[in-house]
Amino acid sequence: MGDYVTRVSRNQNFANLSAGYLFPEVARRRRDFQERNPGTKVISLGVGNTTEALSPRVAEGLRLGAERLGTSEGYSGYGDEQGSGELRAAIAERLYRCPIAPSEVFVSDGAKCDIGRLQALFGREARVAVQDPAYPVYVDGSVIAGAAGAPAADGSGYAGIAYLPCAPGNDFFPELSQAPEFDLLYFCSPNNPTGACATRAQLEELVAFARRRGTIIAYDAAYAEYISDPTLPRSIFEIPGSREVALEVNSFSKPIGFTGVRLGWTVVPEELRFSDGTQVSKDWNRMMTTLFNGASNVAQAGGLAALTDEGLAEMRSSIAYYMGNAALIKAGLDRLGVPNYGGTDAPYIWAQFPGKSSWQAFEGILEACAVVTTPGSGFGPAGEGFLRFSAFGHREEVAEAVRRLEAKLG
Ligand code: PL4
Repeated sequence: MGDYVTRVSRNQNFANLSAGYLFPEVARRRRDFQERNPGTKVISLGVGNTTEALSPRVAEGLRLGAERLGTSEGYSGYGDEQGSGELRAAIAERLYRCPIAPSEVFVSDGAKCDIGRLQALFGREARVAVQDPAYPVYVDGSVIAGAAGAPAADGSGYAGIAYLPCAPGNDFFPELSQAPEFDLLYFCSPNNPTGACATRAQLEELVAFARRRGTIIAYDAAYAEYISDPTLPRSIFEIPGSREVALEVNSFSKPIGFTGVRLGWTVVPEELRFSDGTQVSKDWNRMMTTLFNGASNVAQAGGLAALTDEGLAEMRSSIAYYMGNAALIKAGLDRLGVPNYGGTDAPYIWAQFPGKSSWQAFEGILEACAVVTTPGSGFGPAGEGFLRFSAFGHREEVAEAVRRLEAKLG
């Protein structure tokens, strides 16, 4: 690299990011281990990435969608930025147990992309709160958007973010009465990384709190379809009063294996308004029509196929497969006496390793068992001392990983 530099200043928000993004760092350490141990088969229970083939109905939907594009009658170019009307109606009718109008559904290229756009929507002045620990995009994206300020010198997070600790002691639900002032709360249930799923009573408390304070809840329901307990809410909109204080991000990634295909959606209720009375959906629509050109029409054909009766039945069986993995991991950790949480209504198990930092526990398991996990501290200060185990993987590999853990850590 030469010495030449441009006159353009670096965006200070990027300089404010305290570390590399979590998942590439985990991947880097895995590569380093593999280079040092070339003959060893590494098993990943790290990143939450689907591994099983698409279901027949969804694969057929994608194939037919692609084939249609090869005919002059079936070809389509840019579509409606909000997504096809048919898909929006199917999402509203088939995935929600509460009334959602198709016009409130905005189809996208995935939940992560929508979270990034949300941060641009609310702007740098919005004071942000997160559950701690949390999916890192909420914090890192807020830093990039300029809404988080600089990292604290002691590594405990960012001055501009309110961290609401969620731990076994509070049933992974924040002490809202002690929360500082903020405008926007990212709340994820079923939760990544803790695997906790908020109860109806907890969500009622959350909505009542938001209404009292006048804050907006950005509810991430990316794992809603993994809820097995029928009494647990799958959407924040099952809670009365939520439509004035919440929007909800969701995704086809985890229920139907679209992590690579890319398809998601955000529900913005008509009743949700900014302080000047403007509907949030008006600006979200402007955002989507200006900075997004619509989800892939082929992906939308696959998503629509997933919402047929057969597609939904196949989705249930693919989720059952991953939750079978979760049960194996949980049982192994139980036999080892490792305190662990989640894994019943979410595809993540949150395990505690007292006396060790998360990265020490991560390295210890990688070196001893050749099993990749995700260090809890990467999800926030309250994640220190925990590891996240992902249930996404081939069954025989998950079983082998559990055998190795029991053999080496037992
Ligand atoms: C690794 C709570 C995984 N490179 O696929 P999307 O964009 O529709 O959904 C992303 C997403 C949104 N909300 C929550 C999530 O947990 C996820 C995916 N998280 C994980 O292991 O935590 C994949 C992470 C991926 C990433 O950075 O998202």
